[in-house]
Amino acid sequence: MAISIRAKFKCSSEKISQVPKDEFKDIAFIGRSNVGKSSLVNMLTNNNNLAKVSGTPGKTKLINHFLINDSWYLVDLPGYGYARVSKTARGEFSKLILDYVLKCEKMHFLFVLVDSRLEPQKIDLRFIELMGENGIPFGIIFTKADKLSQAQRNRNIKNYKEVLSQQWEELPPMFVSSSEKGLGREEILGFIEEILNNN
Ligand SMILES: Nc1nc2c(ncn2[C@@H]2O[C@H](COP(=O)(O)OP(=O)(O)OP(=O)(O)O)[C@@H](O)[C@H]2O)c(=O)[nH]1
Ligand SMILES: [Mg+2]
Repeated sequence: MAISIRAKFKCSSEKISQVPKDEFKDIAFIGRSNVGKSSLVNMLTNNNNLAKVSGTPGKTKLINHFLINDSWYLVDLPGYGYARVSKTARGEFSKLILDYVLKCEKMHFLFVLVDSRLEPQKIDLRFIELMGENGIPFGIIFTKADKLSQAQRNRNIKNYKEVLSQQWEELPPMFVSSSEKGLGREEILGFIEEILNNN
């Protein structure tokens, strides 16, 4: 049965001082520009008009909070890896993204989205490494699964696990999604419910 969700747009923030100051926890979505973050937010909430989606990378520029069931926030973040995004001395991740994922106390769990069609990308591996080093709780979602066969998908995920295993003893939770087909919705929402209930 489909998990029901009530979602409403709360606010867009251009710096972390503007994020909501209530007690609700944030579950956030990050990844390279165009990987499908906003599409996934819409798929999870069954509302294709909630977050703005575009074929052109760099669509989402602010931190967008959507209040779910009056009890937690689903957060759509700007992507990284897109040339026109302003950069910090640290390199490829914008100050807005780093401030939010590393410093914002509301941020409770982060899903890092990676394109299921691609070999592990350096920038994603660097981002994942940064999360690990800073003790940020995160999981990985392999997106756009409808664009490849199940066999190819499984091969790519196995390869991803092998690459991560070279660096990490323990692998993060992993999910597969297709926003086109609604794949992964129950698993991801079920997992979110668990982490919200457990801590
Ligand atoms: N086939 C397919 N296309 C997808 C899927 N998810 C996203 N897309 C397409 O990928 C493109 C980018 O999607 P967005 O959701 O805007 O990506 P984003 O990660 O939010 O991008 P930025 O906001 O620019 O960082 C759009 O053309 C979507 O229609 C999917 O699961 N399957
Ligand atoms: Mg977006």
